[in-house]
Amino acid sequence: MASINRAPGDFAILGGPAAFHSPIPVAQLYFPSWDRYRREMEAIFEREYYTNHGPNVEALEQRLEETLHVRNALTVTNATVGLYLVALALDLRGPVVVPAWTFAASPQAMTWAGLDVTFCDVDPTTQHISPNNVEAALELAAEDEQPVAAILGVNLWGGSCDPEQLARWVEARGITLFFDSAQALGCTTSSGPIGGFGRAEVFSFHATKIVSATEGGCICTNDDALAEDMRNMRSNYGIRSPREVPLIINGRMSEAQAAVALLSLDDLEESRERNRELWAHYVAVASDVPGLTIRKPSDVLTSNFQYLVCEVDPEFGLSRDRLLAVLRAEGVLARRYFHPGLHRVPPYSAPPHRVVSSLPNTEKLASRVMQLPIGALIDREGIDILAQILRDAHREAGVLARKLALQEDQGVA
Ligand code: T4K
Repeated sequence: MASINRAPGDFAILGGPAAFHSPIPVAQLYFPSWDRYRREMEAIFEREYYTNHGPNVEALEQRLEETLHVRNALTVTNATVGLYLVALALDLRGPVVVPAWTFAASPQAMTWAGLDVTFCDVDPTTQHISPNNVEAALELAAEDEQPVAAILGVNLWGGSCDPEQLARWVEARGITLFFDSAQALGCTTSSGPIGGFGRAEVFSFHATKIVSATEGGCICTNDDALAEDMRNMRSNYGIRSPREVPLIINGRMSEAQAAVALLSLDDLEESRERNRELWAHYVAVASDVPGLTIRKPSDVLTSNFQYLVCEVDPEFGLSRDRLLAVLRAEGVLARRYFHPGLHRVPPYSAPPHRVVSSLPNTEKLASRVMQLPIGALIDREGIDILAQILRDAHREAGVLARKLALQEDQGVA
């Protein structure tokens, strides 16, 4: 249990008892009731059909098309494979501009598709790209005489880029636009649900996401010909009309994955509402902690609130990384997505990948942003305890910083 107004020695990192006995991760971790789960697995068992575009996968694709108002939804093994398939099917010739502020899978999928990546910065407040950020990458490509082929917009934290503004901007320049919307299922912008923008959008159904297939993902597109190419590339199963494609991979989703995703979709509204309430509770009890800013999902009318994103600035008194260590010792498995910026990580820190001259916003975000638990494994009471830890850590920041520096010098922390 939390002690009120901890003294420095009460913090778990300095020898006190942990506030949470079971560590709380940053993840949605959707688990349907055992009865519902068992019924779905029994049905698969009785059908004796595990994979290769079975009835669950068919039903899931149809549900996604209806829910997201998109002509084609193609389920895939995971979002990384989905992004790879889109990049290959678009037949791009030239570098792809990717924000450096994203999960490693975004550029990795481009690399698997044989494409060079040029990293650009993001807006410091929304944490998303805008034409301003992309412009610098285009100038760099012009210097190299290698025109940019595409822009991969990344929608983070249950928020979004402005997809229509980007679409207008790329149209005038003959550049392809597609989206990594791995974190954006169930979000809506003023122009409609995320899923139908650009040439294609890719969602993740990883266990940490609001709609979970345990592992999984889906590609959405309103371009029927592109969809058919990708169905052919995904596998020999689930093809509607055979086509000649550059390469085939096993990117299928299994029946068990689709069964969990269907249950998770049934509960999407409830999960979203729970996240929204938890998010509002964080704002109510923690937004007055000096030096800690809780970020709202940007540019969406409806968010899935699947991440609780905050920034720790110098006023807090402890660096973000020391605060993370304090929290982890208390059993709060807070994360620092994304650290460091991808432009600093091999193979992206060297040619042929390029980086616009400087990425000040990505650098700043990479040193300040922290995710706190939200989703099935935390409740309001847990958030109250966590807010108290944050308040105590801020109050005792001077002493904590000195003691942690000592531990770091001794190689303990
Ligand atoms: N693009 C973007 C913008 C993305 O954010 C992602 C994935 C992708 C593309 C690629 O999507 P996929 O190919 O994965 O479909 C996690 C997720 O694995 C990853 O899906 C997600 N983004 C990324 C932001 O976070 P990790 O390696 O940091 O998560 P992991 O597995 O350590 O889990 C987080 C916490 O949850 C840990 O404390 C452990 C806990 N956990 C996790 C799982 C899976 C559990 O307690 N139980 C579990 O079953 O990447």
